[in-house]
Amino acid sequence: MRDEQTGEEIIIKPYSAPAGGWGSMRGMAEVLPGEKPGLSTLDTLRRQNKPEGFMCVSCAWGKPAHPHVAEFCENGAKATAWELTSHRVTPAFFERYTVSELDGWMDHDLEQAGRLTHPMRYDAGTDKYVAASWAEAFESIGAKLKTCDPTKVVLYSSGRASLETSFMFSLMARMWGQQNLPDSSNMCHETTSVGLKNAIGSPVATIQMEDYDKCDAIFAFGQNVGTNSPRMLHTLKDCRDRGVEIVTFNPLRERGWERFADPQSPKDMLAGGETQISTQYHQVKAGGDISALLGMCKLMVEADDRAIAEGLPRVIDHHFIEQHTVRFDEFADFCRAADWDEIVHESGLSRHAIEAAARVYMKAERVIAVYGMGITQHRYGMDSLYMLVNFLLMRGNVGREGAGPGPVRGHSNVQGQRTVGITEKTELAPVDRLRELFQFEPPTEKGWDTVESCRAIISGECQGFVQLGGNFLRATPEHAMMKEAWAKLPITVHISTKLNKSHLTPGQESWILPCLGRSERDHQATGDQAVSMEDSFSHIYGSVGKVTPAADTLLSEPAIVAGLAKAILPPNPNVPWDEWVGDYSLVRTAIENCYPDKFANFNEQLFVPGGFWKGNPAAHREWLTESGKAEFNVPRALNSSGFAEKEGRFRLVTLRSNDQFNTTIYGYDDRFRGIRGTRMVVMMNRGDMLKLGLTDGDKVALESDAEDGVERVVEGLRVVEYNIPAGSIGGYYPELNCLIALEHHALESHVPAGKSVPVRVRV
Ligand SMILES: Nc1nc2c(c(=O)[nH]1)N[C@H]1C(S)=C(S)[C@@H](COP(=O)(O)OP(=O)(O)OC[C@H]3O[C@@H](n4cnc5c(=O)[nH]c(N)nc54)[C@H](O)[C@@H]3O)O[C@H]1N2
Ligand SMILES: Nc1nc2c(c(=O)[nH]1)N[C@H]1C(S)=C(S)[C@@H](COP(=O)(O)OP(=O)(O)OC[C@H]3O[C@@H](n4cnc5c(=O)[nH]c(N)nc54)[C@H](O)[C@@H]3O)O[C@H]1N2
Ligand SMILES: [Mo]
Repeated sequence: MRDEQTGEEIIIKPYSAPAGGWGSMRGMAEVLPGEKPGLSTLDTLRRQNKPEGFMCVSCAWGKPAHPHVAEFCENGAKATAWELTSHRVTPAFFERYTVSELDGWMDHDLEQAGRLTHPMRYDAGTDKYVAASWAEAFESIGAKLKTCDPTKVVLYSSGRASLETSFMFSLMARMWGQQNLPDSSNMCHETTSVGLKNAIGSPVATIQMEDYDKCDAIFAFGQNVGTNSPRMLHTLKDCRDRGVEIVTFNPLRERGWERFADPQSPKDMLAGGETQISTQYHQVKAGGDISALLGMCKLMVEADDRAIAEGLPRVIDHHFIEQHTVRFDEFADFCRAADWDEIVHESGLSRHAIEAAARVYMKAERVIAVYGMGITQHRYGMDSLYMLVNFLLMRGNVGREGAGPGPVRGHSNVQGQRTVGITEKTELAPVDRLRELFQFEPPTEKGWDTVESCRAIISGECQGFVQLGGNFLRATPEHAMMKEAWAKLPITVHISTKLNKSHLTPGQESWILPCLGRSERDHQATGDQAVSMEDSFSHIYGSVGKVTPAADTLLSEPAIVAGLAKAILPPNPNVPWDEWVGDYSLVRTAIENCYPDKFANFNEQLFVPGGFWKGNPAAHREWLTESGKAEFNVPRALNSSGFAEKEGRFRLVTLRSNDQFNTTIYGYDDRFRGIRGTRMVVMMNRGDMLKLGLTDGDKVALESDAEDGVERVVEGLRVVEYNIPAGSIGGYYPELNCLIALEHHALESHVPAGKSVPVRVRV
């Protein structure tokens, strides 16, 4: 059986090997040769994630102070090879194909065509992109943007651009009088940024890498370590070697949370050794975490009530709760009143399973709670997150060594972008410092986040879209409406390394501005430059690219941002864009001046092994919340999906394969899940298939079952029988983004709720 679109043979066969191991070598071996990498790729891999080296463009997992010989994973290697490909998308390429033709290509084929080399302008007459000079590009974009109302233009960032570039980009926006600065984070961990801030006063993880050396249990929710942060597997293996219990909650049995063979261990590689990662694995239904956590909290409250009655040692950390938290009594009453039948139904877990998990928690002294998109991308994602915090607070597992919430962030600098001003929220911008340092009046009107930007694009209010990396049109929900409206945007500008779908629905005026990748040498007036980023542990590192750039026509991201800034803003002697481009250390000095607490001695500390820590008040129990304490919160729903169950309705979980980085598709092999050759699948429980009369390989369509009545359909999906709870089905993002209603998002954080989308299966 072949996939009609990819032409690849479809092989559905359970994969029995552990994560890592020889499989990861084969995974690299399949993607790397296609990119024809040179020796420079190998040299870059050798320097990857090492002090004074180059920081991987893949995930945001920490870079240890004492790295392994090879401190990269299968997917990090793919990301590097993808950037350092020897293929090029030159003006001659664009002469060969019309934009409409290219728009019919698969995501994989577009990016695999190679690195963009020249600034390109869309010509509607020929329906082609044509080359232009950088001077023409800046002049034309500047002239057009100056005709727009700045408060109606979106300046989007995908979380890869450096701290230096991101700072300049956000400064440009504010000097222009706006802060429509959505970030990929708005589709990702914004639930963390809003929820953790409300609950413990810190929007980020309170733990650092070394806390994993001190914890004695890990609870993991909705994150796919084997694919999305594979280097973390080494940390988990070390934990397991110390006897740490790992309890995982996930609708799917993700291989990384099951078993790992360390590719750096001769014993594992040659003698077939492996480590069992999770000591318990609980297949919650989609959105079931609130109830799974509630069940565990209920057991603890009741055990504690009994301990008090019987004069035994307390189960909860009541000293911590009294001194450091508010609203515990209300939460405890809620737990006492909770009904087991509901908990079991809404979580999809048996009471017995929840009891087993709770026992591990009650026995452990220090617990880390790891989580990802399975928590944040739900309508009631905030309530899931609050439950996770409640769970940790009950035994004082926040703000001490070896314990705390550990969100695993996505893009390599997504957290850092927020730190240096990429935010639509005035209260998160250093308004006074900006005014004082750069002598302008920063805007105070809240800007648009991702969902608000999409609304403005669909309604026609948006007048222009500039994207600093990323693939906004492909990554966002409500794809059909977005695509139609996108074409009407007066101007679209893309700062990109590779061709993607967003480029191929040009606005009335459209530009592609090609930039250097992080692995490439960035030579400026004062010499070769370094850039910096912040990882999931709030550690900040310098990164130095050494490879000869893909083309000598490329500009660096800071240079492009400066070019745009000069084209749209009147000169301001306090913001020397050209000098900054000549010497990025001056940008770091400006960052330090804006954020003196977080970036003290920024330039001096740039290459500290393991990065320097920007600090976190909640990590030492200073709670910057409204109440001045850590806050318990009673959840508003028992399941985070945000819609009722009904006959024929499924909860669709949109997933990443092991062969993709977001909308970048490296290949068609989702090795761990045993799905090869196609991405057009629906993973379905056997019982659900029987009910619908389906067998493996049957073709179905998915239809939106949102209550807004809008028709959204994806056809031509193959059914794959899969170990997933009844009522939940899985499929791949971004192919299924057409099915997500724009208004189906996490309530407060506005993260599109891609982990529980209401759909029907049309046979
Ligand atoms: N190689 C690679 N690395 C990446 C990325 C990539 O695409 N490829 N993307 C990067 C980015 S931007 C991000 S944000 C991260 C994303 O990394 P993850 O946070 O791992 O995100 P997903 O791949 O979307 O997978 C979410 C996991 O949650 C589970 N899940 C779904 N619904 C629920 C639920 O209701 N409850 C629970 N408990 N689990 C659920 C899914 O089965 C899946 O295992 O990875 C980053 N790293
Ligand atoms: N249904 C569903 N939708 C989702 C998700 C989901 O789980 N389910 N996940 C969401 C999440 S967590 C995220 S983070 C978003 C991702 O959304 P984005 O961050 O917007 O998308 P990416 O696919 O990471 O962007 C890929 C493009 O970035 C450009 N690029 C790569 N490297 C560089 C560089 O160094 N510089 C510049 N300037 N450009 C570069 C390339 O042109 C490439 O085509 O998608 C979200 N959408
Ligand atoms: Mo993300």
